[in-house]
Amino acid sequence: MRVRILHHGSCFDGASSAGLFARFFRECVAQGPAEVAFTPMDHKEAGPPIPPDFLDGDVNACVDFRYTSDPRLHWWFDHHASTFQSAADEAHFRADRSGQKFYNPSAKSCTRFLARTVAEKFGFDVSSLQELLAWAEIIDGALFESAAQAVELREPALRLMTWVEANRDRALSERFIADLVSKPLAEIAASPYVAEPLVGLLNQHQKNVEAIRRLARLEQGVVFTDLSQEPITSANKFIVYYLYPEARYAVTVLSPGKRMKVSVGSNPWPTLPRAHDIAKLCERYGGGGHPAVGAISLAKGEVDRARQIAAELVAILRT
Ligand SMILES: [Mn+2]
Repeated sequence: MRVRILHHGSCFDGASSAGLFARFFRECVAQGPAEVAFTPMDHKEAGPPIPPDFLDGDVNACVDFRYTSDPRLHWWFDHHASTFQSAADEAHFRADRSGQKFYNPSAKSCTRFLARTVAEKFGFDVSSLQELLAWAEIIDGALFESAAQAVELREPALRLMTWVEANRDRALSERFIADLVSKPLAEIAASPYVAEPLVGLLNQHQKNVEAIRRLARLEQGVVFTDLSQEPITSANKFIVYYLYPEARYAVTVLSPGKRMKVSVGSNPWPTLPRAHDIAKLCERYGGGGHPAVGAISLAKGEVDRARQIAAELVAILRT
């Protein structure tokens, strides 16, 4: 029997959920040997979230990623608020009576939601997976104990998070998924296939910290950082609060690859609580997000427009 598992790609929670589902399926569902194959998925702006030819197994599962009403989807677990692309898809899920599709938008991680669900409903033994479940919850729920923990990346789990977010090698991704549900996290972080590329990744991360230290400006509780002229395509979003613990909000202009981005966030460890809905602020400029964090995407050349929007947001957030 061939089992296809689609999972959120380049994501610690997505990889953990995929590994967990594979183990659950082998231990609690499969009658004979199961050949498992994985497909990492990316959020796209248009088109079907799951191309129909991706559902090519005898059994198809999708974890930590969007719903599809395609009848060849047999198992599904997700927690994303934006999981349904249409009201029809949501109605299709609500009417499902398979007992194999599960959704909880208040779950912090898909990993722990999946683990608890299959433990309760199918008797899957999760006792050996407690370390993984706890870290998936911290990482996907941004429940870090401090900005220092989120930026210094000392714990093995946070190094694995950094590695998986950068990895684009499918074979290594599958090895990582299998390791997550069979080895202690420290042992995986010490494996050469993770440890060697991590040296370069942590170096770049340190350069990002230095660039942000040089360019970030804090005024009236808002940190503004213009990274549009820096060779930085992505940066850990907690660096600004690590450098400026007293900040309440952060507005950053970034030039990731083929576009410009204005990202807006609020300090998860605030001295003064958040008083703005950031998703609503971003929507005014064609962006979106969550109440605590959001972003606006612009075309590559729109540096001036990005700076103008950032300046307006900084002015609003200071009040
Ligand atoms: Mn997730």
